[in-house]
Amino acid sequence: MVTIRKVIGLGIAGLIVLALATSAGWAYATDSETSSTNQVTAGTLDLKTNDADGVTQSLYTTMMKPGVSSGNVITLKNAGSHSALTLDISFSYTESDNTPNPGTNKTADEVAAILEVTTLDYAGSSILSQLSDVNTNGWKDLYDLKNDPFTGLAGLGDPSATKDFNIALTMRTGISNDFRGDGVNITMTFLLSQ
Ligand SMILES: [Ca+2]
Ligand SMILES: [Ca+2]
Ligand SMILES: [Ca+2]
Repeated sequence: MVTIRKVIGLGIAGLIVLALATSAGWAYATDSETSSTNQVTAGTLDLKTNDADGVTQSLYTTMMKPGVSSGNVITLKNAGSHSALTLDISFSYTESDNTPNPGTNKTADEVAAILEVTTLDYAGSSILSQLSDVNTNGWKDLYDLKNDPFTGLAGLGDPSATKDFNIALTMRTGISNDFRGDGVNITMTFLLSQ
């Protein structure tokens, strides 16, 4: 049996996470004892019927360092004319390094694995427990998000309905100096279906 789903909305949110600038050292980075969150910019993604090309929105650009979080709240809006029953959320990333890039050039997968997912809320509830530790490193990270996408979440209901998606990534502490200058450009894709 083949199940055919009608895609009624597609939204793409991009964010850039860069590793520590090359001019600063880990000593500076690890001086802060408590994690702080970088700038948070709220955005609304309008997911429209038959918007095959998707809606693209850049959320924020931030410099990461060990122990520091970057968070963002994305408001998902059903801007179409149909109710949307399910929502799929998937992640991808590409390498996006600083120049110069000291030490070893870490791959995008290696960088993704040190970006721990510390907050993952949808419609007011955490969905972090639904994410598998795909690379079995002991924590939930961006690599896991890419390889274990969310499917079939409760959709947005009636047109004009909104729900918030809240994500925070925290760079792991105790990582190699080789990660300086390495980064990734992350794309989040939101797919509404009936
Ligand atoms: Ca790299
Ligand atoms: Ca993991
Ligand atoms: Ca490096």
